[in-house]
Amino acid sequence: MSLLSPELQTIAEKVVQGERISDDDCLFLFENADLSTTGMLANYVREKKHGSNTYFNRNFHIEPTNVCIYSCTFCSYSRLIKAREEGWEYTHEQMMDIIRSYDGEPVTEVHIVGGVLPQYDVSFYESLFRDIKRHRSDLHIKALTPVEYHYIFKKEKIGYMEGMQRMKEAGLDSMPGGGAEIFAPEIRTQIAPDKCTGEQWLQIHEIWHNLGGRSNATMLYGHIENYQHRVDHLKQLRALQDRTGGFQTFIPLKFRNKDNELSHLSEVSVVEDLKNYAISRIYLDNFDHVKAYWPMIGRTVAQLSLSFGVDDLDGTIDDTTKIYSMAGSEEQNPSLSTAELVKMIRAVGRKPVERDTLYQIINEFEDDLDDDGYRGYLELPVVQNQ
Ligand code: V47
Ligand code: SF4
Repeated sequence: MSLLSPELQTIAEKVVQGERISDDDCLFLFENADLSTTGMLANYVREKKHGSNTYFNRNFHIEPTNVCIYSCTFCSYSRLIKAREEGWEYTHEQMMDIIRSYDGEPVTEVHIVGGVLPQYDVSFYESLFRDIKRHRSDLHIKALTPVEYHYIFKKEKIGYMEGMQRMKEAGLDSMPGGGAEIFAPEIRTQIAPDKCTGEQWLQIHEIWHNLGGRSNATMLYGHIENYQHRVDHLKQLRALQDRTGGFQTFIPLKFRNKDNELSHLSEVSVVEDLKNYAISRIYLDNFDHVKAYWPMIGRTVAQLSLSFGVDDLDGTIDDTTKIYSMAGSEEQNPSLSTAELVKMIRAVGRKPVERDTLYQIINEFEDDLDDDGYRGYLELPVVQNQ
C-alpha cells in the first residue's frame, strides 16, 4: 500500500518514468506536497541528469551602477536615485580597471549587471564589450538583461533583433537570467511597474537564442505572488525552452526584505525555498541545470539545496555584487575561494566540478581527500539563517 495520496502517487510515477508533469501537477505539488516527497523526486531527477556532480564556475561581477531610474518595489537599489551621493556610477575606464585587476587570475567569466541609467546606452556597452575582448579575448562576457536591452534599444530607436545582433558583434557571449521577476502582469505591474513586460523579456531571450546565444532564467519568489503565478512563470519558461533550447540554467531568487518598499513583507521560510527548488527541478524537465545563488540564501541553505534538485552553485571567488547584501542577505561579504567552495560541496557528499559558462568541464575534483587529509570536512564559519 502506498503512503502517498493518489494524486501524489500519479505525479511520482510520471517523474520516475521520465514523463513530463502538467501545470496542474505543478500546482498540486506547491499546494499539497510534503517537502520530503518533493525533495526525493527532485533529487531523483537531479541524479539522473548529473549524478552527484555539482557545478561551479569562477566568475566576478561588475555592477556599473547601483542607481536606477526604475522603481521596482522589491529592489534596494532604486531608492538610491533620490540620494545619488550614496551610489556609484562607473565610467568605461573604471570598469576596465576592474577587468584588468583580474589579469593572471583563473576566472573565466565576467557577469555585468546593475541599475538602468541613460549614460549606459548601446554605444557605451558596445565599446565596453569590445575593449574587454581586446584586453582578454577568452573572458566570457555574460551581461545585461532584457530590462537594460529593452531600455537602450528603445532609446537608440532600434528593434530587438538589430540590437541583439549589435551586442553579439561587440562581444556579448551570453545573457544572465535577471529581470524575469514574475511574468504575470497583475503582479509585475505592482512590483516592477516600469521595466519591460514579461512578454518582452521572453521575446528578447527568444531572439538571442535564435542568434545562437545561450542565457539563464530566474524567478523572484516569496513576495506578493501566489503559487498560480509561479506555475504560470515556469510554464512560460518551459514553453520557450521547448521552442529554442537556449536556456542553460534556472535560478530561483528568494525575495529579501531589507531596505526596500516591500520591507513590511516577511520572507518565506527555508522549507519554502527548498520546496521551490525541488518543484522547479521536477517541472522544468527541459532545463539542464538548476542553480542556487548562495550569496542570497546563505551557505547552509545552498548546501541543503543540493539534495533538493540543485546541481550548480553560483557566487565564487570574488563576488562583488551588492544587490543581496543591501537587500538583507546573511552574506554581507560574499566571497569564497575555490578551495572553500569545493569543501562546501564535498561536505554534503557531492562531487565538485568546475565548469565554464557553457558547462564545459574545466576540472573534476575526483579525489575526495583535501590537501590537509580531511574528507569533505567543512571549516567555514557558521552562518545563521533566519
Ligand atoms: O532581477 C533584486 C533580484 C536579480 C532583490 O544568470 C532581488 O547566472 C531578492 O538575476 N531580493 C538580479 N532578489 C540577479 C540575477 C542573477 C544572480 C546570479 C546569477 C545569475 C545568472 C543571475 O536580483 C533581479 C531581481 O530578480 N533582486 N532585488 C531582493 N530584494
Ligand atoms: Fe533597477 Fe533592476 Fe532594481 Fe528594478 S531591480 S530598480 S530595474 S536595479
